[in-house]
Amino acid sequence: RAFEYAPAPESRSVVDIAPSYGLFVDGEFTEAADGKVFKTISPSTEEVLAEVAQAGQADVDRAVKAARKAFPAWAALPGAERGKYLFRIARIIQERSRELAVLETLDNGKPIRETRDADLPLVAAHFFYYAGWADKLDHAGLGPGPRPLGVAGQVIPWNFPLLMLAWKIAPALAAGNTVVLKPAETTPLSALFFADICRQAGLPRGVVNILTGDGATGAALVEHEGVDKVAFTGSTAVGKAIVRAVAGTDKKLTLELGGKGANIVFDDAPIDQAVEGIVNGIFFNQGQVCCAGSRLLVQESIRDELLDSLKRRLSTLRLGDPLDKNTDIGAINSAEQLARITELAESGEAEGAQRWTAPCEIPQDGFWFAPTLFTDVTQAHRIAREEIFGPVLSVLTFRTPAEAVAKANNSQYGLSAGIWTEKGSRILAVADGLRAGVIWANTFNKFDPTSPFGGYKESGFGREGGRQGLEAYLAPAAPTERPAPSAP
Ligand code: TXE
Repeated sequence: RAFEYAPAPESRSVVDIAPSYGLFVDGEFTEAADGKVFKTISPSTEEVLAEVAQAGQADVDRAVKAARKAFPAWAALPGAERGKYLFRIARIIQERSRELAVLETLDNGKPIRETRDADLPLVAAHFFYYAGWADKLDHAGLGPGPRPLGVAGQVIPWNFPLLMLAWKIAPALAAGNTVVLKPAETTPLSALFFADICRQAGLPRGVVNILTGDGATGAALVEHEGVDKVAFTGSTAVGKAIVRAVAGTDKKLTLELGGKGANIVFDDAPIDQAVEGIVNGIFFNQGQVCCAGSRLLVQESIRDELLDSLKRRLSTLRLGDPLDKNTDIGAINSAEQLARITELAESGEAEGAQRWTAPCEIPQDGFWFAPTLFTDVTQAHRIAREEIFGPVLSVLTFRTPAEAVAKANNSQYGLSAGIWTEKGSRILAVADGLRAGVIWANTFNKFDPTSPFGGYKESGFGREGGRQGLEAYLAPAAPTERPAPSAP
């Protein structure tokens, strides 16, 4: 490039990270009952950011008890009052968004451009959106409305730590539930800062409780008999374990699991626009996105032209310091995730696909994976079937719309898909044939709190976002007592 422009990285000093953090239970930060802690590191440098309490069974008991105690008063508040708290939380998130964006980038490794321009605005938008629903649930004089479920036990992953928290906590609170949430073990910090925001907003004690910990903490929360509703986002394997764990109880359950999204590009698509959409589809957040467009299905006649453009574009992506505002590709969230991506990419080569890697320098410390393309991929290859959850795109081709639909649907997953074509009628016809919960046309990875999000098949069930996302935290109105008809 002719001009190298190196802007100052976003300053770490906008966020004050304490050396250690406790659990947030009943409105207070406390140590774990057994005093256990774990460390959270920055995946781009491997430096320790803080030590965090590791919640055990006794802490889960305490948090669920606090949420149960807070539930009746919270549920009995007029919706407009609950809405006021949520509006206040949304505004504080906006005011503190720079601090939260830098924190999230440090703990997760994703570029500041994404936390600043995507994660944080969407987090605030979800709280504003569900704040607006809270009073719509009340009706004056028309008998009882829908009822909250009780205590929600929520377990979230590390790829969008604060956004997944917002997807779960905002609708739960708007509907009148109280919450115990467990963030992922590699990204606990933004949830703890959110706990501080709850205090700042004056939220009544016990309405939101945050338990940091690992899979055992998550399992204890999900299995707790004081939990009425379980909401989980994470791997399909753990999702299946949770289904088994709640079987035989009357807990309500929503699961948002993995994906293997197909991004389908027809020969009449505007190539430049499609290339941007493909890049955004698989390299946003280093591909660690459940709805990533990880399979590119390109119409055979434009394959070579599209791949040439795509490789040129990928060669311009900047990988490096996530706090640098010009960085496109940040760090992979953990050594474990990097190992999973590496293993799957190696399987691609071993099974005969052609590997192409974007030219970029990999920093010495931290966890990194260069943008990678695989061509000559068949549907039988593991890289065409398994979720890689990394910056790796598998390219397949098709000839007819019917073949595109068949290949897109040839997956255990059914979360997302994209369609690129100038023809509106083709968009409708192809979308109709796709078994995917979210379908984008001539765009990708566009999120909005008003739209329900969720999958089919092994991508899970239930929807988050929109009215459906609120209904997942509500039971129908109690049947009104009618006097028995008197005998004639
Ligand atoms: O997921 P886990 P991991 C996929 C992605 C990734 C793979 C593994 O393919 O490579 O899963 O990631 C908690 N009961 N996705 O290991 O283990 C855990 O502490 C209750 C897709 O990180 O599912 C964390 O908070 N909870 C996905 C959360 O579950 C349990 C996002 C997710 O961790 C538990 C993340 C248990 N038995 C990974 N075991 C998406 N849908 O976006 C673990 N946890």
